Amino acid sequence: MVFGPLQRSSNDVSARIIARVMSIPNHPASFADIPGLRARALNLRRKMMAMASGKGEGYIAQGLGIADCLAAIYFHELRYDSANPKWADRDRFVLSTGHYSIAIYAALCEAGYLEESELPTYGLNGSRLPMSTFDDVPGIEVVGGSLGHGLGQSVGMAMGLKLDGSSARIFCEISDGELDEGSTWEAAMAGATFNCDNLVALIDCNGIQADGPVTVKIEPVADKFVSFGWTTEEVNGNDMTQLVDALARMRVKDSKPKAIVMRTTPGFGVPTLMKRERAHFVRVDNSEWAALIAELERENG
Ligand SMILES: Cc1ncc(C[n+]2csc(CCOP(=O)(O)OP(=O)(O)O)c2C)c(N)n1
Ligand SMILES: [Mg+2]
Repeated sequence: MVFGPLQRSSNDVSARIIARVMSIPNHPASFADIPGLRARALNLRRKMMAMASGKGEGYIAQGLGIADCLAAIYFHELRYDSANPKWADRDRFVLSTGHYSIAIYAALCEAGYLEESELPTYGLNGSRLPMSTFDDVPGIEVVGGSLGHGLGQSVGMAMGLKLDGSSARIFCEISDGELDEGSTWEAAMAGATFNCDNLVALIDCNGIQADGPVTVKIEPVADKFVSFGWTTEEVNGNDMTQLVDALARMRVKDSKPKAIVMRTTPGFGVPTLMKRERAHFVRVDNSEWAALIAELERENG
């Protein structure tokens, strides 16, 4: 980070304190830099394509689908300090859907938690960055491979932070597949019972569940959360303005937990991947990657 004139007096304690404060993103932001956030989302997609490239198959489509949400969260809404991942007053981003890991690794790298040089190890034996999240990576709050636990964990964190008198908030991503889990609805009831207005669920309704459409009748998702006592909005999860506007309305303290139902498109940003069937664990020949990366740049660059 560049601190300009402050750097000249690096031994000066007050300068160092100011520099430290400056390294903490001033979130939630009051001004929405939509073009800047879209550029962040493109960077996340670039990083994900680079991570998945040459691996034959992987969870790339979900990552591309949720990139706009993660850009809005990490570069507009979330309060954190990447130099101090365990900062007690940080907002928590909980990625419940562990196989979306490619997306959070990209975001953590863009936010300064991870070095770019580590990203190519994604999914390789012995890597710190497996295809489903472990919590030994700085910035990852929970282990996410077993689906359906993130919302309950987030309710617990939200209650704990309230008891501690902290103003920190929890943002919990869950998938539409996780709406099939009874534990998710137990958490929804608990969150409302315990007035967790410091919790925002980000529900990624990408329409797929493994290699087919969502099978159990989960709609209408937004109405269900409303009936469970949550302040709820539904947005196009690939529309930055809609995401940022909804997040702004979720800052209200009204004793109710919050939910944003995001309709996303798997593979968003790369038309060939958006059209591909069986998008859950997408098969991509090694010979295809260069063309797909070129497509991402052509469509968004
Ligand atoms: C508790 C649990 N049950 C089953 C699985 C196996 N599983 C892995 S991914 C997946 C699909 C879940 O759908 P969704 O989370 O919407 O994922 P998407 O297909 O959109 O990536 C399932 C059932 C699991 N990881 N955890
Ligand atoms: Mg899904």
